[in-house]
Amino acid sequence: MFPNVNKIKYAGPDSVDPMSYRYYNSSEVIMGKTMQEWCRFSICNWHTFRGKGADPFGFPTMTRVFDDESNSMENCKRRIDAMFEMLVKLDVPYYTFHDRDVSPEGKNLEESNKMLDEIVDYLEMKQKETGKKLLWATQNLFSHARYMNGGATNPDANVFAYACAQAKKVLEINHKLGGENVVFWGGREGYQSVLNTDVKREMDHMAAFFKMVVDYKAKIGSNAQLLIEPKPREPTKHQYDYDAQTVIGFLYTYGLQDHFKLNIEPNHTTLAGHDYEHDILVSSKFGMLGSVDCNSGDPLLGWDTDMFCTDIKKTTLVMKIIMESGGFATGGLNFDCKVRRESTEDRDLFIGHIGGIDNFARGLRNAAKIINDGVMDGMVKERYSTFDEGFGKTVEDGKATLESAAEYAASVGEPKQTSGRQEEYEMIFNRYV
Ligand SMILES: [Mn+2]
Repeated sequence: MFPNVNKIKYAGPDSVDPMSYRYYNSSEVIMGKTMQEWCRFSICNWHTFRGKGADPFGFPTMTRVFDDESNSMENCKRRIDAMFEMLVKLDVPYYTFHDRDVSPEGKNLEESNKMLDEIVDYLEMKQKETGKKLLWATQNLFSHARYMNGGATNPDANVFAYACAQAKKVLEINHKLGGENVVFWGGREGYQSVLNTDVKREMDHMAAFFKMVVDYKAKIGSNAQLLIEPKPREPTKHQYDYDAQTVIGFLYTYGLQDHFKLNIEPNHTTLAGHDYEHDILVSSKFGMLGSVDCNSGDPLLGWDTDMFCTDIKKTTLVMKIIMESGGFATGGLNFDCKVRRESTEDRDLFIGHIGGIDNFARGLRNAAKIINDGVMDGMVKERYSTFDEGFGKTVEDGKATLESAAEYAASVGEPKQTSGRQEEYEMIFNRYV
């Protein structure tokens, strides 16, 4: 499909060839793991092989050699051929897909499942042929008209059942393909108007859906990690999976915390009004970071633009958090990214991914230096040092009371002012990027 693209190779930081890696040297060991093991890159089927540049204001702008625009099985398989060719040429180990982007929607559930089975057999054959693996599969419960009021939170039990049927099938095919995770992004799990919505019942139904997922996963003997992907709004006004803290709270409320982790998409995190790395940090610190959809948004557009991340500071911060947590277990860095609708050449698809891979690889190298030097971590440790001994330690040990705190406060008097030194941290951080 891409006769003019050769295998992309590591050429070092002096390379000026855009079709080469300057920082990503997959087998190079950094802090005990290869760069491939730290990053576990993945390419998605939907944006890269189904995305044609359509946006809310305009029609597709792209034509692809691997896509004849039809809904035929041959066309699905040709797009899969293109995906595996790209995985091999970019030296990327994983891929991801939705049930309905990899295979067409039939005239009923039975026909859709039958076509999906044929495609899954084809994917299995391509995996064996190339050694590439499935990072995760997911179910599309938001594109079809039946899901206009949601999937697992739809007020109609018949639609809820249809959503369950799709989730059941995805658990099965993911298991068959050896997928390491299953993702749940609640595309339309939210509401537009409080006037027509019973919010508590909808969230109860969503929890019931997830409990069924947990039970069926155990029943079929799947070890895949279940992941929820937060997003605050768009397409619905109020999405229930607002951000990492909201989802973690939801999981604890319904007793699901041991069965799910999070798939964090930084573009969603910024839509929630947080910094790029915030949800990765929060989920990581609570042991809930499963995987990352490593895209970014445009602050001036303010919607889910799914761009490749070009900000080295951001990739450095993200890789530092991932490395400090010991790296991914089952997750990876999935390029849930699309080239701009004005970038219409096949070559742009490669350039987008090469740039994304290299920026995270450079972030990894920067983060390793920050961690090894230990300067900033030492400053942070010092900042909290009053909790290491005396009264502070009794707080962390759970032994302090309001009485002991009041007695201690009276004995030491007005606390001495301590600078947060943010500008110094920023100055030191910039030494590494
Ligand atoms: Mn995503």
